[in-house]
Amino acid sequence: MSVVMLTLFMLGSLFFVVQDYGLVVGAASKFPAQDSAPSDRLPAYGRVIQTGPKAYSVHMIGHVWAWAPSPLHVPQGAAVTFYVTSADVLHGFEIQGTPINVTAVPGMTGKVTYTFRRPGRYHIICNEYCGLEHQAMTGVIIVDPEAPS
Ligand SMILES: [Cu+2]
Repeated sequence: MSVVMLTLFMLGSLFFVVQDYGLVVGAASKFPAQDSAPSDRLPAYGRVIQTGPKAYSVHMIGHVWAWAPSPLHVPQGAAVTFYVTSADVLHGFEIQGTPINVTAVPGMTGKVTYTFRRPGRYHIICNEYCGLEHQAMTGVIIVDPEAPS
């Protein structure tokens, strides 16, 4: 009897894991098709998305020990919204020369918007100790100069 109960418990637990993480079992899937519009469920990590005339967004993910995407390009004068999360442990998303400082928490998404008024290279660092190679956890944002009009 207890073996049956244990088996049922394990199957039930597996069901909730599958539900929570959206794992695909068989043909059933609650994920949208790959060519559908981006959603919060499936953030477009790895690219800068234009969301308005001078507005952009990018999903940043920290993991031991790098920021992705990097390097990334944005135009001068653009308001860039960063959605920041972590794949593993706590990291600190800081862009030097700006007031941006967001803790990257696994399973949560922080949001911050900043307008890059000056062109140049902005360095991303991790300001939350995250392990052996913490000091090497860097990235680069390149703000491309506005074309003269
Ligand atoms: Cu770190």
